[in-house]
Amino acid sequence: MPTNTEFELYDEVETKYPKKYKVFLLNDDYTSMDFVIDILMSIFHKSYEDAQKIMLEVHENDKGLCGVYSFEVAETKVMQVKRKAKDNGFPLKALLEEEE
Ligand code: TYC
Repeated sequence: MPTNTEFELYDEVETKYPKKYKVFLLNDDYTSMDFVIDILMSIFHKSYEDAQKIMLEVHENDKGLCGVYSFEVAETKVMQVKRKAKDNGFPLKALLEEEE
């Protein structure tokens, strides 16, 4: 029969939280503000008001958080941004970071 300390150890080992990933948009001088708002609404499902706020945050501070997702979803969002930006001739970039 395990002691209490052993139970506590088992709990620590077995409780695994899936990692989450933050997706950011990066600023540049060429992508239009309207296009960034469109990206935020279509790919990140933001309202027009939230999209406008995030776009301005990126424009002013060079980087802005668009959402937090599982790795697969985050990676897909980054790829969708890259594809849509390329198709429209904009250099817009997105990146993901593991959440601490
Ligand atoms: N800086 C761009 C401009 O002045 C707008 C912009 C905002 C570009 C956010 C990229 O992720 C971005 N047209």
